[in-house]
Amino acid sequence: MAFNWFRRTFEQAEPATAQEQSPDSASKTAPADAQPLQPTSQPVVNTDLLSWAKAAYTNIQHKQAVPVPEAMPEQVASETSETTEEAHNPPPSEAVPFWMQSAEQIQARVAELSANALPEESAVEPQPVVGKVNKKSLLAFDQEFLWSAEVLAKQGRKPEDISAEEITWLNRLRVGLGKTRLSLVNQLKGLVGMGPLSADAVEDIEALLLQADVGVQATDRIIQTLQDKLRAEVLPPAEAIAYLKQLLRETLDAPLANRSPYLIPVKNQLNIWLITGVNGAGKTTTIGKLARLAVKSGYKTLIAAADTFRAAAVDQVKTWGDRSGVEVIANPVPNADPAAVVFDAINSAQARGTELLLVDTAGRLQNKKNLMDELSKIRRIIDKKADHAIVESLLVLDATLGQNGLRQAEVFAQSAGVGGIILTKLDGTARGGVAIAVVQQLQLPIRFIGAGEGIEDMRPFSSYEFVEALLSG
Ligand SMILES: Nc1nc2c(ncn2[C@@H]2O[C@H](COP(=O)(O)OP(=O)(O)OP(=O)(O)O)[C@@H](O)[C@H]2O)c(=O)[nH]1
Ligand SMILES: [Mg+2]
Repeated sequence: MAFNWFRRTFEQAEPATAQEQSPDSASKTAPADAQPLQPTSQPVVNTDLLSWAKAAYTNIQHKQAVPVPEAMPEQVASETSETTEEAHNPPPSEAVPFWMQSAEQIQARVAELSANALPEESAVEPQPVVGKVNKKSLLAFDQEFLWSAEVLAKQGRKPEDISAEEITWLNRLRVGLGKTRLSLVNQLKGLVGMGPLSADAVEDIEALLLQADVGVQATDRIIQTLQDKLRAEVLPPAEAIAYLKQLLRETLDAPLANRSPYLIPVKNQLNIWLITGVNGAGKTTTIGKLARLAVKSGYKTLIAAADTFRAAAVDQVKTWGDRSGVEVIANPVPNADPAAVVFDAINSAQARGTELLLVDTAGRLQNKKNLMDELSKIRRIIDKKADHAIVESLLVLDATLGQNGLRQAEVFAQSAGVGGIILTKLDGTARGGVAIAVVQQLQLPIRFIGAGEGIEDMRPFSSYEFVEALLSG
């Protein structure tokens, strides 16, 4: 069973659902009503998150072919059934989330778990049941695991449907956004939660959000809405922060309207993703990471090397093709016509039954007009030559550029019919609030985020997970 990273679920190799084969999905752009992937069920409140985390951990161990200590399944099974009971008869007050507990409480809890439920030695040492066990990929049942588990559980995910990489990725994202988070959360907690915001508090929150790169427009809107809420209702700090999180999620999801929260290539059809953006934004790296995700998720994938301007660009994308195990269609002639490369790649894709064709493009030409003309030409060739393909134009943005990157993006967004954003370099000096500014200003959804230079360092964007990683204390 492969984990489909675009859907965030485990599935058989060739799922091809009825919906995927519906006439809608043959349209030129990604279907607006694609199967919803982000969990739509009600967030798990009052659920015993600890039991959930233990069940998820056990499942991950099974999937990694690591035998679980004999006592464990029963223990988890009995505790899971308690959870079910609790779900029917919820306790009167909501359990305090992990991150709101004191450090001692958390440590005591983790120590208790380590001692009673999941002896770490047995997770590392036992003989594998099937195949070879990669010890490096084994997760520890620690505070980081619990945090990721809570984020997944609260989205209504089931413990049996969680992959180890989801846990690892969430932690990587949280670490990537760490700097922004730490300066935001503690100060915000001190400012909200005392009734309507004073003029000073408004100014302070405004400064915090602007420093986090949220941008002027989004900051004004958020503060206004927050103030309205706090005037109408006195909220304690934790609830005021929860409301702020909700506002941020709503801003991030606004451009989705009724569209699927995730961008998923449709199986058994040709999907073409045109990757554009200024030079150095991370397009080629993104192609490599997406190719990797696509192969892991069971899609027949191909790359078109349509950046023919820079001499080394073709070799660079070929290296990423090798790393991800995806063939690259390129023209060895220097300065070959990129539109002709795309034409050849579509031919190959059609002949081979490729499901996802990723097109790398140049970030710089002799001048900006030439570049925009070239991108428009590539787009026209795709629309003409692959008129049954599902085409998506994605703009790669370097998060470390903050507001400057946004101005450049506006020019790109007008060419090549950009339908979504890929935000890269969230691991570096980037201030995470830029994601909110990007969405607010461009009115385009973020589809993927990159947080690192490695091949595994990119995942589909989830507003819930992003906001949790940005604002959990
Ligand atoms: N830290 C970090 N670095 C990244 C990330 N994505 C890309 N990079 C780095 O950014 C630099 C530029 O990446 P490329 O993929 O070559 O960018 P490009 O947009 O293809 O650039 P051109 O082909 O020149 O237009 C490289 O050094 C990458 O390793 C990321 O998520 N995090
Ligand atoms: Mg490149």
